[in-house]
This record gives sequence, C-alpha cells and structure tokens, in this order.
Amino acid sequence: MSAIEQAKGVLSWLNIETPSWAYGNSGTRFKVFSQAGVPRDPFEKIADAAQVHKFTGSAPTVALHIPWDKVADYKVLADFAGEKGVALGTINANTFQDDDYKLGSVCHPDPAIRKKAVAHLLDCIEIMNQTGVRDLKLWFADGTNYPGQDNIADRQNRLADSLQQTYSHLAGDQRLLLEYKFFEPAFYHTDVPDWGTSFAHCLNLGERAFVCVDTGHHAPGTNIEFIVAVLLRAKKLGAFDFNSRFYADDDLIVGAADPFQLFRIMHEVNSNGGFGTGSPVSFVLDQCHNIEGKIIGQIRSIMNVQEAVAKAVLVDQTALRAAQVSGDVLEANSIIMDAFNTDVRPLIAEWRIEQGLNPDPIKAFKASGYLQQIEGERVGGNQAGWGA
Ligand code: RM4
Ligand code: MN
Repeated sequence: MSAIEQAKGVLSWLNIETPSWAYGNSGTRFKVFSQAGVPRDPFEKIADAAQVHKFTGSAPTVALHIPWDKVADYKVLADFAGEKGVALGTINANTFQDDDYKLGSVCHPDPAIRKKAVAHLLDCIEIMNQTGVRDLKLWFADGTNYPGQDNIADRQNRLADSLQQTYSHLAGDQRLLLEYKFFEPAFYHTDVPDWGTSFAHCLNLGERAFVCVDTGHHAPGTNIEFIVAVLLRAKKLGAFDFNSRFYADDDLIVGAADPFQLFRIMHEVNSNGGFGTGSPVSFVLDQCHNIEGKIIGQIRSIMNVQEAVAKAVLVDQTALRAAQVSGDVLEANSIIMDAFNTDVRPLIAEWRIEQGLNPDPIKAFKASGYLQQIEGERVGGNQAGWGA
C-alpha cells in the first residue's frame, strides 16, 4: 500500500470526539463574551456538534459534561443525537463546581464530602449504563494552595479509595480515564498532577483504567510525545484531550500554537500502534472558543488534527528504522522533517471528495446558512456557558 493510501486509510478510521462545552459560551475569569446563536441546552449543543460531523465526516460522537449537560432522560438525548447523525461520547464528571468542594472532592479530608463526590461518579456510570457510552473521564480539581494545608500522602490514599469504589462499578467494555493536570485551580500541589501519578493509580485499578493526556496540562517544555510513547508501550493511553497552549491551560485550537508538537505526538501514536483497529486511544477535543466562532472553531480543530495525522503516517518508517539502526542521526531526523514539511492539504481534500464530503469544510459550513438559522431561532432563554 502506498503511503498516500495508508494516510487515507487512517483518516477514514480516525474519529475525533467534540466536547459539548465547546459550543457554549466561555471566557476567562475576566470576561465571558456571549455569541449569537449559542445553544441553550444540551440538545442544541448536540445539534451544533452534528454540523461538525456533517462537514468533516470525522466527528461522530459528542462528549458530555455532567451536570452541565444534565437532562431528565439521557435515552431521549441519545435518541436525539442519533436523529442528528451523531452519538453520545465520553461522560465527563464534574466535582469542582460545588461549594462543598472547596478543599477537594475525592481527596477531601471529610469522608462525607468524598462520599458525595463518589456518588456523583456513580451517577455518571449510571448515565453510561443507560446510553451505552463506554468511557468515564475523571479530572479532579483537587489539590492544595499552601504548604501544610493537608497531608499529601493521605490525600493519595483517599484518591485511591475513591477511585477503587468507582472502578468497581464498571462492567462490560466500560473504561475509566484518569486525566492529570499540574496546576490550577490548586496552586501549590495537585492530587493528580502528572502522567506518572495517573499511571500508578490506573495500574493499581486494573485493565479498565487508562490515562488521559490533555495536551494543555503540562509544564512548558514537557516532552509530551515521550509520555505518549511510554503510555502506548504500556497499553495505558486511553484518550487524548486535544487543545493547544502558549502559556498555561489556554484551551486554544489544537495545532494552533505548535503544529510541530502535534505532529510529533501523532508520530509516536503512529509508531506505537495508536491508529487502527485494536487501538485503546480515543481522540477528543477539549477546547473553549472564547473569541472565535464555535462550530467553525471545532471544524478547524478537526482539520488540524487530520493534517498532523496525515503527516505522521507519511513518515517513511522503513527508511527511518534503517537510519536509526545504522546511527545515521541526520538522515533519521530528515525523514521526520520531510514528512512534517509535506503539504498534506491536497491529499486530505482528495480524501474528502472520495468520502462524498466537500473538500473545504469551513467554506461549505459557512455557505450552508446554519449559523444564520440558529442566530435567528435561538432568541431568548439562557445561553449555555461554562458551568451551565
Ligand atoms: C479541565 C479538564 C477537563 C475538562 C474541564 C472543562 O481543565 O481539562 O478535561 O473537562 O477542564
Ligand atoms: Mn481536559
């Protein structure tokens, strides 16, 4: 199979999940700017996500955040998604927006608060049971702001216990994804700060527990592709949360800040069995579009991921291996750079045409009139926002 056919094959296989919260209003702690036509409930978020799938052909599932996307009947929401041509995706638990969680949730010193947090995680599993969703994603805002505030090791014990209680309720193909983040909202220490901590807990939990790598959750200069290679080798990379950052957890469009880093990550995914049948990796966007259009921002994000993936698949693996074993340092590096410097946009446009898609998804979405339609229809009510 030619390299181009291989790239097209991976593009056809690749599904990229979009997050419901990307369609709502968002901002920084300084200001949330509202946009006309923004969804007012989970149904309207899903309708927008379906547009991203319609024009990219690659975003068939939508991640939910509970309770932001709380509805009376999740089967009704799942059926609605099906009618729109998409399905519900990862269930994201939220134990960070309740007054009770000031000192943490699953690591809180008070057992009653921990119990409340675990009960929420079990509610999330119940939603998975009702809808057939496979993945539960856990990101905890737990941590401390001041040295001495709490006992770090005790908090690890509480975390392990809370995770175990949750994990024991998983059945069938259900998975637990444990996401890490090195700071924020806690500023001194975070209870799951890095991949090592997440990995250690996942190993203890068992085969249904996987690490989630959010690309924005590392200290500047961290070699994320190394983490990806190590986790894939251990068969513990369960998911990506894609976004890009210049400084902290900026949640900007993936590939916008550092397309070369995204390519290097995809090269490790490709080299370590992360693409294709049997891969444990799910590819999810976790972004906020504070000042740019939301649906269009998601479409651009999918395109950026596809470009990085296509370039990674174009790396001549046979030549690379030969250069590596013969110690030809510069040849090995130039093989990588040749792939990165290839303009894959014509290849992807051709692939889109073969899929019956418009070769220019952004232009096609703009021309569809959907934005004008929702701006006209979605008048009144409360727009969804980060936290609503
Ligand atoms: C967190 C983390 C989670 C996401 C929330 C909205 O920083 O990245 O994955 O669900 O933000
Ligand atoms: Mn995330």
